[in-house]
Amino acid sequence: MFRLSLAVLAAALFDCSGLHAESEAAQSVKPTPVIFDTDITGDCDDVLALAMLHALQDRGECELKAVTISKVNPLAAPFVDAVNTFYGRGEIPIGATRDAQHRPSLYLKLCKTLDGESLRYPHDLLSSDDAPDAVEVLRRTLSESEDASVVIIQVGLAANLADLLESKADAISPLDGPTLLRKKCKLISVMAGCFGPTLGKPRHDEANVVNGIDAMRRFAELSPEDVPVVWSDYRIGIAVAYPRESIARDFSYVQHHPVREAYLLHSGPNHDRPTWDLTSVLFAIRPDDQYFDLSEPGRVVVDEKGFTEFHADANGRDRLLEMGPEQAIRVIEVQRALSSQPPRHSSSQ
Ligand SMILES: [Ca+2]
Repeated sequence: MFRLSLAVLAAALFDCSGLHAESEAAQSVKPTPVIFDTDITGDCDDVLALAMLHALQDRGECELKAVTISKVNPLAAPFVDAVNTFYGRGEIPIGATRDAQHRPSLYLKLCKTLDGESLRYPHDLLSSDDAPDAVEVLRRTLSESEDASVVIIQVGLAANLADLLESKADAISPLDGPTLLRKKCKLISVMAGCFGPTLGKPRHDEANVVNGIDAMRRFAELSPEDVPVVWSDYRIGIAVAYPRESIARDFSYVQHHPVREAYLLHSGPNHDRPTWDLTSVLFAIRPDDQYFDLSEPGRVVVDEKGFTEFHADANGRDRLLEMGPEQAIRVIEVQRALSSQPPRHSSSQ
């Protein structure tokens, strides 16, 4: 396994001195600008991951610039708006795809819950149909950001990133999608794919791929060679399942908590849910903290049936997260602490 910091990774890709880049990274206190691209509908790890980002922003480590949604459900954008509002950030731009898997949800209805005559989780976006298109939000957010600054965290289907990569110059930016991404983005942290045996099978067709195979293939094929893409393998999230006792204990600082309620509606109180999406957040915001190692460079290939393979290539754009048992101990604890951290500025306090 390779212990490789993002600074060194970026230095290698952008052909500058690794030592220089690493020392710059160590001195930097600037919050990382983040776009969170999520299929927040089916599973509840997206909700925990969004909570983590708010906690990391409260700690000055990141700034959530936009959330884009990669599955179709009319309550997905209102729910994200309600969570953002809960954490005191109801103004964050939210975009939604119109062209991806339609997905029912066990927990999105929380955003409509009434306590008396008031919404339990206030928000002002009432339907995903009222949100701008995700590609428009991605293009605007990238074009308004400093060069080589943005980290994109993609933890659902690749619908939005694939469509961004096929976007042309428009009123928002004179740059096409790949050029805009190359200019503004420094890392894409992805939860998708399975790159080895699991569940007693030699390989596994992971949901973020198999529910949108064409999109994940387009993303893997069109993503620029000089923007690193780091993939969190299905097996990583399985190995650091969220401890159920956290749901029972850690969120009681407020009477009603959208993260706890979403988890319980999805998984119930007696299940340790895998933390697939949380791992991509943790690496994206704290790439140099040794929670994970990175594989050698290579190339991810997505086949027509939705299986993923990793081919080693010294000049490759892609790397896989790797994690040993001792690292897993730290990852479980830090993900729990961040997911359940009380908001600094909450609408509900
Ligand atoms: Ca997800």
